[in-house]
This record gives sequence, C-alpha cells and structure tokens, in this order.
Amino acid sequence: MTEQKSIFLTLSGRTNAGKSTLLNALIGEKIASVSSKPQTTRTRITGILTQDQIQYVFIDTPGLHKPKNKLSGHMLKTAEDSASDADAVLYVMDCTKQLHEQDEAMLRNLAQKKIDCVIVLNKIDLIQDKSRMMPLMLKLENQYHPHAIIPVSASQKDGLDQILQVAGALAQPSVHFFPDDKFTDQPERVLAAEMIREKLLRLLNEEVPHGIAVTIEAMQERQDKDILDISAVIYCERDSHKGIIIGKHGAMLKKIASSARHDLENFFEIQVNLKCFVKVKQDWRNKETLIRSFGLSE
Ligand SMILES: Nc1nc2c(ncn2[C@@H]2O[C@H](COP(=O)(O)OP(=O)(O)OP(=O)(O)O)[C@@H](O)[C@H]2O)c(=O)[nH]1
Ligand SMILES: [Mg+2]
Repeated sequence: MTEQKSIFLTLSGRTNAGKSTLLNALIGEKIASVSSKPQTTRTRITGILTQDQIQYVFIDTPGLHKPKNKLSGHMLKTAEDSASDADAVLYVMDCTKQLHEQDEAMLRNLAQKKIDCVIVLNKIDLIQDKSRMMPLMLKLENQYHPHAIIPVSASQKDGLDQILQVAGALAQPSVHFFPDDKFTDQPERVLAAEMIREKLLRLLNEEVPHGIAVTIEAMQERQDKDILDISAVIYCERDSHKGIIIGKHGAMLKKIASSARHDLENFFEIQVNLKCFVKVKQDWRNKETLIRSFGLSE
C-alpha cells in the first residue's frame, strides 16, 4: 500500500480576491458563500479533497480588511490565526488589483515565520494580455520569495491542477484526518444558513446584508414524505432593514427564499420546504454574546 500523506492549506488574502470561489472549485462542491460584496466569509470553512494517497485540507478564511466592529475584529483574528497554523498558505490575490499594504504585511509576515507560501494570482480570465502580470510576478518573487506563484482563474477552474501538484509535493506522510469521501466538516445547519445568507448578500444592497446573520432553528426530514423542512431566522440590525428584507408585500423575502431553496434542494438532493422569519437585533455585530450565539467567534 502506498503511504498516506496529508497537508493543511490556509486560503488567505484580501476580501474579494476569490478565496471561497477557489475553495469550492478545488473540492468540486459549493460549501462556501461567494459574492461580489466584500467580507462575505465570516468564519473558518474547511474543505477536503482526497486524491489517491494525498488528503488536502483547505481552510477558507475571512478576507483581510480594515476592522469596523467587534465582528470584523473576530474575522481578522480567525484569518491571521489560520495562516499561522497551516502547513502552507495559498495566498490568493486578484491579479487585476495593485499590491495592497495588507498583502505586503501578510506576505512579509509569512516569509518571516518561514511558512511555505504559494501565491495564487486569481482572475486571470479578466486579463487579455497575460504579459501585463509580469511586473507584479517579478516583484512578488523578488520581495517575498514564495514557494511558487500560480496564475489561475477560480471561476473558470483554470490552473487548479497546478495548485494541487505544487501543494501535493509539500504534503507530508501522515494518516488522513478525515474519511476519504468527506468534503467538509461544516455541519449541515451551518451550510444551509450560509446558502441563505449568500442570497441575501447577492440580492440586497450595500449596507443591509453586512448586518445580517442567519440561524437555522429547525431542520428535519419528514417521516412520511421525501421533504426536508427548514426553518430559518434572518437577523438584521434595524427595523428599516427588516422592511427592506421583507420587501413590498413580502416580495423580496419570497425571492430570497425561493433562490435559497433552489440551492438547498440541489445540495441536499431532496425537496425542501423553507420558512424564513426576519427579526431585529440592534447592533449585534458589536455584542459579544450575540456574535457567539450566531457561531461567529471561536
Ligand atoms: N472574473 C473572475 N471573477 C472571480 C474569480 N474568482 C472569484 N471571482 C469573483 O470575485 C468575487 C469575490 O469572490 P469570493 O470567492 O467571494 O471572494 P473571497 O476572497 O472569498 O471574499 P471574502 O470572503 O470577502 O474574503 C465574486 O463576485 C466572484 O464571483 C475569477 O477567477 N474570475
Ligand atoms: Mg470568502
């Protein structure tokens, strides 16, 4: 029997770089929410891929950003701790953006701590003339000496094999930490809540979705029929936000629930009956007990 190997890789990088898109693409399942809004990911999300003897454990983390409240403070700490704990870091950058001071600080820190760092230059599908990336690649190479720099397009699933090849070569002999057919350690309720929150992020405008938390109050398959009943509560920060989420004659909430139901049915492969309720918890992002009760601090 060939020797088992494993590697823990943290996906790190600025908000919106495409870390969660990359995680989903690498494991071939949609477990992490993706949106064009900044600060989509709030917690550490584990995705697992086992190929022959190698088990890759990818840890998606909240994107680097300037903290504005207690919640974003927790998010940043999760991001920083996860990078230090990993065997190697996949540092994801949007190749259409300039190198930011947050990139520089993180890359410097990884180099100082001698953590293997693979820089993933994402969104290459947006660049016609690939030679335009050369100056950035040279600068990264000369200043931070990463283990490798890999240009990819996470959304087009382009360049993923190269990531697996490079990461696989760093894997060390070890037993597999998860069963070989498992692709995440996220509980089903958390996955369901995230699918609903993703729709809120996508369908609502700027300020409202950032103040939203979703919890699943009940999730049960009926005994007599193939139907999964899910009851979710959407928490927001203000009465005015509640009105926006519900919409005129409930139209927005209906749209959100129907779009989320579609994803839930695809994921759980069963008919879903989804009920969503909207409640207000003022300024919850600055209240430790509420942040904890929503599962957003470690
Ligand atoms: N064109 C293009 N867009 C991409 C690519 N990868 C991700 N995106 C888009 O970039 C946006 C951000 O993607 P996410 O995966 O949510 O980014 P993230 O780094 O996880 O963001 P945070 O969770 O906020 O840290 C979304 O609109 C994605 O569809 C890519 O390869 N090409
Ligand atoms: Mg994310």
